[in-house]
Amino acid sequence: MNIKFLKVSVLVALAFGQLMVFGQSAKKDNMPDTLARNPIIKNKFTADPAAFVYKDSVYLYTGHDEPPTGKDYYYMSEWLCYSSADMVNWKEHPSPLNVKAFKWAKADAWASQVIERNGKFYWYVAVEHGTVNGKAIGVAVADKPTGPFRDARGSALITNDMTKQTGITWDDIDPSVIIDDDGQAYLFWGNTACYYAKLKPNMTELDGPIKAITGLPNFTEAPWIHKRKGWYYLSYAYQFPEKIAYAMSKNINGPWVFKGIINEVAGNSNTNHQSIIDFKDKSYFIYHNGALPTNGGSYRRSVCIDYLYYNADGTIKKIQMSTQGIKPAK
Ligand code: FUB
Repeated sequence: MNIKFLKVSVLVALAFGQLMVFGQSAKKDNMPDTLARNPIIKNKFTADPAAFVYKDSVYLYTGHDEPPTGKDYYYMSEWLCYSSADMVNWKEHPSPLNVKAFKWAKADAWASQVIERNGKFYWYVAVEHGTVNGKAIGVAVADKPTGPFRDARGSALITNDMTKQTGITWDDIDPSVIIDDDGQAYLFWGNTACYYAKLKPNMTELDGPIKAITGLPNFTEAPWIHKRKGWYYLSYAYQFPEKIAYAMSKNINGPWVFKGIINEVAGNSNTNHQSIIDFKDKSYFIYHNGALPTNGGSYRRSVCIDYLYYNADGTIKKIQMSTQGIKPAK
């Protein structure tokens, strides 16, 4: 056989083989971008999502993980804000709140939640207090969901010395807020112990005693309170590394009945931190994982969204975490 012909034949065969391999891998792995929507924000590390629906849009508030290279802890000093009309295409707004807005606080823009009342937007946040040892909860207010937000009180709403259920200094974190159908607002929060209290109509003062909730096995943190079809749902981070579990009640004051785990440990992150909303006839589970290439992890987290489905009796089906994420809401 002619050596030159042999060489050419081998090269052609190799090239053809490569083409076949690329062809197959294109079919199997190269899903269109639209089918790999999680994490939803890819240019920043985002954590502790809290979403709410206002008019025809969803507003999503997150913490911002910014640890220096080589450091593994929660380096967080500002919160971020995104909005979307379909929950797939997100617009980032300038950061509307920084821990510096709270003169009495010294660090740690941890988990938060925003709610609207009478055209004002109240943002409950966990931070490290400057003078009362431990974490604290503050509240900021704005005229628009995108801010700018300002400290609504000039002092913390909750400080570590107001809660005695645990001996730790970080039990006053992860606020979640709800306004019930009768207009009464409640704040839930906690780590290790789960607390709740009524809020006055001005949304910036407590309206009664702080109570500790029982019947939440392996409660770690991240309570999220929501109501649907006459049921109250209290979901929360369970154990550590965290899964998400939930309890249900017909009364916001309990008793709460534990219903089980709805989300497993979220890829590559110790924490999971859920937000649950309905939008345009579907229900959504918003959480974070540590899956963003190449250095995502427990302190470099990323917000994801998957569908949440209820059973006919109101219980919640287990969440199917996915990289595909959701389709645009219509
Ligand atoms: O982001 C700081 C803390 O990690 C939050 O407050 C917790 O819920 C956990 O996600």
